[in-house]
Amino acid sequence: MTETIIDAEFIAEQNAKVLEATQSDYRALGEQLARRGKNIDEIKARVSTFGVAVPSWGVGTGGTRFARFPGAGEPRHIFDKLEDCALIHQLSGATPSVSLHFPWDRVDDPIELKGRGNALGLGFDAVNSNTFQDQANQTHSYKYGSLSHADTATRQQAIDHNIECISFGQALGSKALTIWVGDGSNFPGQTNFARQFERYLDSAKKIYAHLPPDWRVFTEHKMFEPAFYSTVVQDWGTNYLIATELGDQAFCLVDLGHHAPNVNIEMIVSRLIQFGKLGGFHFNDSKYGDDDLDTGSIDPYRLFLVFNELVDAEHNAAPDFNPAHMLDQSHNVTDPIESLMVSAMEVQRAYAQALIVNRPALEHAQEFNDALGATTILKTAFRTDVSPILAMARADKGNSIDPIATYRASGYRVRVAKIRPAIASGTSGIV
Ligand SMILES: [Mn+2]
Repeated sequence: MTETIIDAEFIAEQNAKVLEATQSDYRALGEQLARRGKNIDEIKARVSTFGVAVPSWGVGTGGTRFARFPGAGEPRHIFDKLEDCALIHQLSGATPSVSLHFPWDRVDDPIELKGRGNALGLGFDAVNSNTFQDQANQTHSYKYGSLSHADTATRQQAIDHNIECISFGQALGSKALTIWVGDGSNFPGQTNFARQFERYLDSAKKIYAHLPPDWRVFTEHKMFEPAFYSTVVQDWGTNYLIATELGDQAFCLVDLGHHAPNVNIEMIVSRLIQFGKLGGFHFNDSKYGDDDLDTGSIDPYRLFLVFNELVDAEHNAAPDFNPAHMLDQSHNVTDPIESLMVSAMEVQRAYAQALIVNRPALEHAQEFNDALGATTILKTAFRTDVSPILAMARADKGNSIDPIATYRASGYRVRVAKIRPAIASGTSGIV
């Protein structure tokens, strides 16, 4: 039986206060959707099983290059992090798995870690390698790169780390490795673009050779930072080349924040789906660059348009379509548990909105060049408040109708603050 972080009775009591009103809203929305040819129960069923992974580093307070302002009761280690993640899932019902990051989450006994996670009702999503910073007692420095470093021994160290991550992941029951590197250059002329990329591909192929047959590898592109002139895996085109060079188990990961402002991310998603190379997502939001703001907090319409492409692919049974969904954001001024719950619900919201798009009407409008009609169909779905669907999906499963209110009423943060001493700094994780 799953160990719960908050007493299920407490959640039930909180839900009882708002259940009737939520059911009433759900019925009203159901009537509205029925007039539009949509069955609300079917949408609820699909939302109910839709999950997004929580990154282990997300439950700690994040920071910037300038400072980090710790919060109370921050997790001290991966076992504390798992408890926070379990609470997020218990209340939201939207985050059934955790994505670990090595070496931040390294433990002597991964089997024990798997057991603890599973006892808390959590699975393990993709494992993430880290060759963008140096660890204590590391032989070779990543100051000038890792998988694409000019030095053979440094490259091998980075390759070995990724292979070790696969081993950890196998012990945990993960089925994917995500690779993001900070490799690049800060000055024109500092590196030879082609030779550096050749070295990256050569290293990536050596990692790929160790991939178990039922695993996938996701490579993640990022336009800039920490390198500010050029980045080896800069854009989705480079990422697609990598996935193609590596083979059938290699896919591209799209982090929403890793693009220039105004880039049409939903079209990138469509291209990767069309050519069978969409691996998954790191959800977050941004205003200026890789801001790592909460998912859906700045541009919820873009999030919806991304999900519109995903639902379109489901609708058309696109080949090799099985994207992984993960949050990847930095919580600098909020309680990370609250941010992660809201963000997971925003992802579900975008999915639900995309499910109610009138696709036959959209295709008809596209066929007959009705630009205004087509865009109105999307806007109609986006403007629909699907909150009652999400809330009832949670209520049905014993999760919280109002996760934030229940969390605040539970006193969890105050309770853990007493047993988790404040830490001055930590792994904020801006990747
Ligand atoms: Mn990311």
